[in-house]
Amino acid sequence: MIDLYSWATPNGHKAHIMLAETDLPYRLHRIDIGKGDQFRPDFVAINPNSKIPAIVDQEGPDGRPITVFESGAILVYLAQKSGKFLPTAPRRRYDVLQWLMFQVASIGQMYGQAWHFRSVAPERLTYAVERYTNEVTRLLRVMEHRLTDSAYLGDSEYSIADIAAWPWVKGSEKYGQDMRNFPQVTRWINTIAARPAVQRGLNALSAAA
Ligand SMILES: N[C@@H](CCC(=O)N[C@@H](CS)C(=O)NCC(=O)O)C(=O)O
Repeated sequence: MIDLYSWATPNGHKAHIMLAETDLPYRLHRIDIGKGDQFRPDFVAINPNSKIPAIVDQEGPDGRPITVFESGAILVYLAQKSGKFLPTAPRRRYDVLQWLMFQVASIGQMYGQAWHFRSVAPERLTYAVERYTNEVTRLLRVMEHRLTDSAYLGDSEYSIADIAAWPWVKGSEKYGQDMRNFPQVTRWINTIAARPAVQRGLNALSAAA
């Protein structure tokens, strides 16, 4: 059994969607980051960085409990455990892993900062708003180019690279983007949204209420 510690945010949805897609049995523990649950000592013992998502798999690879934090590491762990969404052929595997790292290192950071400076910052800092909004536009151009040649981001088939990127990219309008400029990204967003497990994953926290 896997214990998932999470909340309804793009990073949390990566884990919800992966667990829905793989049908691995899990228990959901709410970490309300608005109320500061991420700083509770019992959660910090699981993720010293105080961020969701995190998992504890009671049956780790050696049969003993294992803790994994960082959404990218969680996706790789669950892919290996389930044998799904991470190809074993080396060339395809590294394609998926590089696009997974592109999400974790670039999409998460730039979308996160764009959201902060557009919607949360107590004063409007034009330089910061423009910098991060322009970075999101640049990343969408990179994805548009990739998705012109490939059905999915990491591989010709759906993979953990898509599961990582989709929860952020699906809401790009909220980050000041005109999606008419990105028809391939829009095609990809809609294809993934149509997967029943993706919708189950998005609703995981409300369904567990
Ligand atoms: N690099 C981390 C980022 C996780 C992250 O930023 N989680 C946010 C929610 S989307 C969080 O827990 N924020 C709480 C806080 O910053 O106090 C990952 O990919 O797992």
